[in-house]
Amino acid sequence: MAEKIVLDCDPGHDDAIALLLAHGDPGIELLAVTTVVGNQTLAKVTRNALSVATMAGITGVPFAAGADRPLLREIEVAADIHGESGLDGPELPEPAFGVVGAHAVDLIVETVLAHEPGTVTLVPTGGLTNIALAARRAPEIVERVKRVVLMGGGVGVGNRTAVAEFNIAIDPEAADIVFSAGWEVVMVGLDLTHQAVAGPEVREAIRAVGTGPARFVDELLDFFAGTYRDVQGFDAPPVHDPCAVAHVIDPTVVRAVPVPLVVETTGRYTTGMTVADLRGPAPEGCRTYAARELDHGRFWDLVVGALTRIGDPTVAAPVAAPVAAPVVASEQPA
Ligand code: PIR
Ligand code: CA
Repeated sequence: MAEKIVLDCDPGHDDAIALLLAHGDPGIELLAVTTVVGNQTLAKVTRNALSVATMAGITGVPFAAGADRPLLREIEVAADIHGESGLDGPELPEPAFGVVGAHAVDLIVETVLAHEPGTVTLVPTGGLTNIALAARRAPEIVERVKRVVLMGGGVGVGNRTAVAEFNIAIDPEAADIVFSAGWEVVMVGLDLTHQAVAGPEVREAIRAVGTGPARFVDELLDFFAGTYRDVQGFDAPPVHDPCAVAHVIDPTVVRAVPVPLVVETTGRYTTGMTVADLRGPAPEGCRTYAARELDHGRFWDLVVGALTRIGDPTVAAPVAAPVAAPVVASEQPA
């Protein structure tokens, strides 16, 4: 049985690849896609999500836009890594459809409540603002969700600061709510995703698929490799977000262990850090997990397999009258 997921994302080069993996892998049933401010403004990441979906022929899945700012803090985007559009590099097709009318938080809640308890997994790959708001708006979803498998945080490694990862650092209060809510949380953090590098053989395997979506991913990785080289000094880019989807598909590809985890919100040097208690075995009933080990070969086989299955979809022409509203209500000042 395919795992039912809601993907909450901020595309974002690696978010786009996570979306393609979720769409193309038979182990996933994609119920909804929601967007949140993060790598770029809400308006930009929402347009990017719709554009990627159009390019890949993802139809029949509702898309909704969510929070346009963190709970308490100012907006911080990652233009240095993802560019001004949030998805610089490939040419982005005009979206063929729009978002549904509902707010992302409502779509998340409705989707969880519309399915049997314990069957829907939330997969956040951006800041945790929407997920925290959903847990506050409808606390009954906390017991009902199967688990939350998120890309964010890390054990002993940061990228926004020495110890804080971007998705946690941009909204640490939201992350605190999500990590402490009581549902099962699997943290797929930087110590895991830094193993998911797209080196020359991976790039070649993706190019060999030979389809439009595979070329699109190749162009995404060209840009991402460039900024990761210039800004972070990486030889090849780590492709974070699909690792969370891969854990849902096959937990032996992205292996996690139970570890008590909390989020620092008031540190002098450590705000946004995910604090892992590695002393001894996790206590009985521990509901937080950290992903530690990646099977690199089988991970990229999943991505290449998904692209192969997606093939060359007939790309829909943009609909004349948007189904619902235009992409997003307003652009936020950065
Ligand atoms: C990646 C991201 C943000 C900043 C940098 N430097 C690199 C985005 C990715 O989309 C991923 O979800 C997460 N945030 C990794 O920190
Ligand atoms: Ca992301």
